[in-house]
Amino acid sequence: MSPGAWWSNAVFYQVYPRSFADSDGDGVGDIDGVLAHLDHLERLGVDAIWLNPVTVSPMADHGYDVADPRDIDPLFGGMAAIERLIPAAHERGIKITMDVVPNHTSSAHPWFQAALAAGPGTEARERYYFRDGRGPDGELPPNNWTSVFGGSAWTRVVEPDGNPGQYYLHLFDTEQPDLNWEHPDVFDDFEKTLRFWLERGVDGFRIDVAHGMAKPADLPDAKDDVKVLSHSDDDPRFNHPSVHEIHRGIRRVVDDYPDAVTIGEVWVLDNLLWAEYLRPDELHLGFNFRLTKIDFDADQIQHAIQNSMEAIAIENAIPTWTLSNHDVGREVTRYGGGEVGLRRAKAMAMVMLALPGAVFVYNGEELGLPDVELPDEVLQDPTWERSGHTERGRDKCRVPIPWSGDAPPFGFSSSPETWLPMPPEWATLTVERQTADPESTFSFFRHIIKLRKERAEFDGDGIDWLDAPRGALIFRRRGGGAVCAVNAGRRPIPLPPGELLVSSGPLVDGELPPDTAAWLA
Ligand code: TEU
Repeated sequence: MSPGAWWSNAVFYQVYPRSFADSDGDGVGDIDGVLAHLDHLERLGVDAIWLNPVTVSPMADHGYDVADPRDIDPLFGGMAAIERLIPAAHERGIKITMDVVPNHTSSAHPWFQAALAAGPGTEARERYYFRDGRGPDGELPPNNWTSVFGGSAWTRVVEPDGNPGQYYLHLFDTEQPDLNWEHPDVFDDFEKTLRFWLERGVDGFRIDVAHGMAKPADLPDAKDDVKVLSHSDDDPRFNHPSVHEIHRGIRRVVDDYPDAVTIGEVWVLDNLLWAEYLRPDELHLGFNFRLTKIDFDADQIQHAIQNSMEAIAIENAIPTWTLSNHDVGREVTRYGGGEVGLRRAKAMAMVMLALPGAVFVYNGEELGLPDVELPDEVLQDPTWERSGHTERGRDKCRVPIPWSGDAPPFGFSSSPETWLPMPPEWATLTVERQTADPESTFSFFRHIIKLRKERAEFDGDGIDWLDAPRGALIFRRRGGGAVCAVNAGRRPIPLPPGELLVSSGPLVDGELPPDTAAWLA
């Protein structure tokens, strides 16, 4: 537990760089776009940015396929751009955390290219998972593992002699070969990457697939019913116990920079297994994704929160809360879309921001953006192709942010050809309009973030559940005493006693209507 650390009650804002703001008119967002809009983030009141990958990449998975982890891709503005962003953000009191991708590299990474060229049985292949195929001519992959994006997790290579040869493992896209963390170069190089960015003033890292990396030695088959974009705790592709030694190694490096934070993407459901990642010598924070998986339903919300609190208690860690990200559909749509979806999303934002711990807001959440139904021909997520067009993938929640004006591209770019098309009906949702309107979703977010930060009622690290009418939830912050009530039922409920600080929508005859939350002191 680190109650004094800056990140222990921070509001992180996730910038998906492709979609945030485009400074150079190529239709893709970039780092100078972030720089140009730091005022928006300062107004919103966030403590830190989590920047999705901006390092050198062929962009097969939009940056999660890293070809050089210690340089910035020209698409995002190169090294000079991040060297402008870091001090500018710091001047405004905003920390910068970067995404790092230790589980795999890009197939364009020099190590992988060298491995292909060197051929079977060579030292160069040891940095990845190269295996011979099964069957008489090795025409079957080494095991039945599937890629998270669909299809086999193995791709067969053409050997230097021109013949089909070994297979390599990729838990994600073909262009994302898994690294073999048993090879000492892999950790050494990762350490270099961590120090490289920490020396340049970065305040911490979001660690991609933090429960991946280690694989069981014999690579045993998985169960047959593995679904695209999800996996269970007993899936041999993830959460192998030797991953913890890797996290201890990472922590030893990061501990040389006392204010730096690590946030692991840990898709592990079992609390005991999940908590192992939060041991004092492993990660500082671990994402808990339960709130992204549930309906707007009192029992489910309470269960998700209670479960997260119990999970962090095991290692006396700090909780994290998130309603959506670049992988998971936006909550406005998940909660039913339209006005109802937005009302519920605002109510859930109040639930999340009333809780102790670190909160992650995904860019566009503060504007109440919904998912976008995109036509087939514009889809880019590898999941669409790899699933044989059965899973549309994650593009729906990655559409660029509307900044200003009345028509696409809404100030996101000077080019009308944005990398994903923007819906014309977002004219009412632009940052410009919402900043000027005290009743907007943005003004609401700004207000609740400010209250959370300024009011002593939000101090303390526990919560107590209070009696609530059916369909509603009420909890109180242990310590500060702030009370949060949320009505997920069908009828208005009386407000609990206390001074009303804010509600996510108007009260009705002094009562809290359905799909609405309130904070009381
Ligand atoms: O996601 C890892 C991951 O496991 C997810 O694909 C997850 O299974 C799914 O989204 C659940 O809905 C990370 C990144 O967040 C994602 O964007 C990358 O595509 C992936 O790693 C590969 O680097």
